[in-house]
Amino acid sequence: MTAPSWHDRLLGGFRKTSDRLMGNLAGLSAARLDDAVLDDIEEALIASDLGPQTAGRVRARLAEGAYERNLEELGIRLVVAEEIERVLEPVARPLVVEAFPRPQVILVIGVNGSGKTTTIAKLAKTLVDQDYGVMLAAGDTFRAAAIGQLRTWAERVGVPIVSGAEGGDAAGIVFEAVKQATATGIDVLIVDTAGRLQNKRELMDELSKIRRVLGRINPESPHDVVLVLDATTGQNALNQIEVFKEVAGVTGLVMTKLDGTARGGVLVAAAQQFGLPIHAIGVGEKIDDLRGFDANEVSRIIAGVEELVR
Ligand SMILES: Nc1nc2c(ncn2[C@@H]2O[C@H](COP(=O)(O)OP(=O)(O)O)[C@@H](O)[C@H]2O)c(=O)[nH]1
Ligand SMILES: [Mg+2]
Repeated sequence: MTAPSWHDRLLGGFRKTSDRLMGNLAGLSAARLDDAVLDDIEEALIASDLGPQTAGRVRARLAEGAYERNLEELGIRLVVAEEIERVLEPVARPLVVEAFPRPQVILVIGVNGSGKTTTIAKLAKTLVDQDYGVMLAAGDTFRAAAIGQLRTWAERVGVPIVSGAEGGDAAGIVFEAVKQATATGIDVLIVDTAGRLQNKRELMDELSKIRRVLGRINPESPHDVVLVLDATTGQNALNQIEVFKEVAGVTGLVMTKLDGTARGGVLVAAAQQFGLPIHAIGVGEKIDDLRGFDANEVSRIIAGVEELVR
């Protein structure tokens, strides 16, 4: 049995979103695009996590064209895809290594289990493949297992790691890592962090301490604050963006687990609401399962265009 292609996995990750849409769009034709049907479509879009604004725009466009153009199901889906792409296109922006002086410091934040450590490993691999010198810092000192997990990944990818003892001071480790990275000419330092969202105060203290330490070494640092979101949490992702923006500042997003029973449609709502760059998406647990975010492809998948033209 061959593993499913990542494109097929991506179809899976947006399935809940697109199924919902397709159920409501199935068999529609222009002749039946009356107010009631338009209401159904708008509702389906909202229920699919796309957010009210996008849903409203799709509705408006369909309403405007309904009696002039002879829209078939595929045509409707193409309109939906176009409107989604308009939202996603501006935020589809990869992480760029451009910091001078080096290293570029990427702080990776997010709730426990969202996929931070795995994403760091994947990102490190991607950057190493582009010939960048990468170092990891084990800033999640809360659990020994978390430190061990990052060490294992560092070994596998073949990059140096700075870590300390369980319960150690994360900011101290980060300070040490920047020192070593600077001394050894590292291009990118990726910092893992703990994600204890249940204790917002502590989380805020820890992240701001890390930020202070970094900022004292270089005011531009951290250059990137990447929030990792688990696609299976659906609408909750929006709350997480709010909270982490407040406690740590966020410069970009990575959404993981878009290979499972995900509710990937929330990416559209997130893009609409926050306009934060989406740097990449995770489509599996393996080291090569990080992909650039392709707005056109994802829009067509969500709108179910892919299924119809296959
Ligand atoms: N299916 C799938 N699983 C993932 C993905 N990214 C991470 N995981 C899994 O999610 C779990 C938590 O990941 P981890 O990186 O430890 O999360 P952290 O607590 O935020 O550091 C692990 O079992 C990972 O293998 C992904 O893109 N797809
Ligand atoms: Mg972790």
